[in-house]
Amino acid sequence: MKSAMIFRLLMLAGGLALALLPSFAQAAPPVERVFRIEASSFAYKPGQIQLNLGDRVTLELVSMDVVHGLYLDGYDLSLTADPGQTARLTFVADRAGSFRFRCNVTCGAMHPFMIGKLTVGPNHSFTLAAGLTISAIAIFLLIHPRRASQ
Ligand SMILES: [Cu+2]
Repeated sequence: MKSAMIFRLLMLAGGLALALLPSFAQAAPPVERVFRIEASSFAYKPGQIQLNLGDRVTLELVSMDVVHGLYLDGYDLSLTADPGQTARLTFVADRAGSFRFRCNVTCGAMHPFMIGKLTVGPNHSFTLAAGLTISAIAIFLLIHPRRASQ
């Protein structure tokens, strides 16, 4: 009985630590980053970009075939690359979250599906969710010790 109680308390502490740890972790210092994105009908390569808040980012859009564009939601930035050319844009990632970027030049049949994703800031949502779930289970077991031990 006593060891079961200790186990539950440990589970609660562990769950809370997991949930709260990322917010105490030091954020990565801002850096200068260059991303080369190859645009071809009808996809971006890479289709996902991950960066940290405060990073100074240069996007290089390279068109591999026809004219392609890139419009970044949330930041309201756009680029257009002519065939075989590279278009550049530099900005500071001062807004955290996930933002879609999409082609804003009608380039063919599948043009509306030419979409990528830019994520700003480290993703802590998974550890937060896992930690809170473990904590919730531990709290439930602490409140209802009899039901749990039957
Ligand atoms: Cu397009």
